[in-house]
Amino acid sequence: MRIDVVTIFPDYLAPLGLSLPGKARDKGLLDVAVHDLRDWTTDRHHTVDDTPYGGGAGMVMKPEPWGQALDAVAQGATIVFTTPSGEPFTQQVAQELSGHEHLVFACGRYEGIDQRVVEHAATQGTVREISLGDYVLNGGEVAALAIIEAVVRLLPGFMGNAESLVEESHADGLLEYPVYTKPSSWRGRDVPDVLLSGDHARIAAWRREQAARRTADRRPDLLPPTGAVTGLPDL
Ligand code: 6GU
Repeated sequence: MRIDVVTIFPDYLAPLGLSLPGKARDKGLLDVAVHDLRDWTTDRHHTVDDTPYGGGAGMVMKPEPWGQALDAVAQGATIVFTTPSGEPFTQQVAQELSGHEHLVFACGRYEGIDQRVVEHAATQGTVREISLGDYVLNGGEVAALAIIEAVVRLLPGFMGNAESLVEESHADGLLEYPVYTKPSSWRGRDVPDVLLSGDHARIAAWRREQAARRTADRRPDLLPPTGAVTGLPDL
């Protein structure tokens, strides 16, 4: 997979050289480049923003530098605009993106990017406008980092242990069950007996119930409608 990131804060993307994406690069699964949007400005002040037509607070990112940047790096790519007005980022979106050969992240700042840039990008590649969640960040850089991390770990050949991808939170639509490791007793708190029983069927049933309970408590929106036939344990 090839990933290009366009931003006015390239230093913000420094973690892409570390840890997980760094490992994917070392394995030859990933090729990443970070670009400074100001490299595609032509004025002396490297201007990337201007006041909004129609008035209102804040500044809007100008179309010209974005047009030049996307012409240079985004032909044929899947172009992700990180914006709080986008579709919510989910594990399913991560799965979809992980199947694409070339992703370009366009990180918006200020009040957003001139909408014509998004329309133009759709003539060059496939556009996704994606939000990390219902809160406001100062810019799309942190969102791009999060999306890249979620996508890269799904690349075939990246995870040593494919089972941990199957069992983790969201893979089956539920939150993950609680996990424990040694020692079996710590500060007066014991690991649930069932996990020490060696009875794999009982352990699996306990984990299913814990996952369903957690999901009901924390994320009832993820549960199927009551009455649906699901095979989930009763709570
Ligand atoms: Cl993708 N960008 C910004 N600026 N704020 C956000 C976001 C993205 N997702 C949630 N909040």
